[in-house]
Amino acid sequence: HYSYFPGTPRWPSNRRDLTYGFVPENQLTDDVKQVFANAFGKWSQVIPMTFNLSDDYTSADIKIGFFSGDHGDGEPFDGVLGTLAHAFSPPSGRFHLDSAENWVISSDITTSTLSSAVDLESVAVHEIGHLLGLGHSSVEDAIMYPTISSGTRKVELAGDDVEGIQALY
Ligand code: TQI
Ligand code: ZN
Ligand code: ZN
Repeated sequence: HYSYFPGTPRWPSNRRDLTYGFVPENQLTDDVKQVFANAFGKWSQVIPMTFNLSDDYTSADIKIGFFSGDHGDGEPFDGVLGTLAHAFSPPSGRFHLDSAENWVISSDITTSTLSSAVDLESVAVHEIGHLLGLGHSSVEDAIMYPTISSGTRKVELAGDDVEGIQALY
């Protein structure tokens, strides 16, 4: 079953059209940006919210960046595997990914020979759930389940994820 953060934080009802931006220093390629667009799309399909890319990082509601080690928020990244990414509860909008991971995009994960390969879209869909206010789920098929087997791609919302987010928005 789905869960929420303590106090059930959520984006306010007058904030249904959110923007997201990427840390300019990361200089992400279009295919990486597309992974995030796809991940936001999974959630916007089931709730009355939209997520649009802003080219102004400082004013974006959701700020996405890749960082390594200590990056100033008291939650340092730890190198390959371990913590992959973290996102803060609403209305923070901070979404950080560990640049030390062997991130893999699209369907490459199933052909990757790296045992440490991590599917970017799977992690992005999960972290956006946190950004929107979902905690972890006890349902193994759910995007918000707290673990994922290595070499796995899981990008489709389960019924449990949909119920949880629709009850929030
Ligand atoms: N990052 C953890 C996560 O996002 C951070 C975390 C731990 C957390 N406990 C929390 C966040 C409680 C909110 C509430 O869950 S992670 C997965 C999964 C991680 C793990 O790097 O361990 C995914 C990030 F589910 F695959 F294990 C994304 Cl998809
Ligand atoms: Zn961080
Ligand atoms: Zn999580």
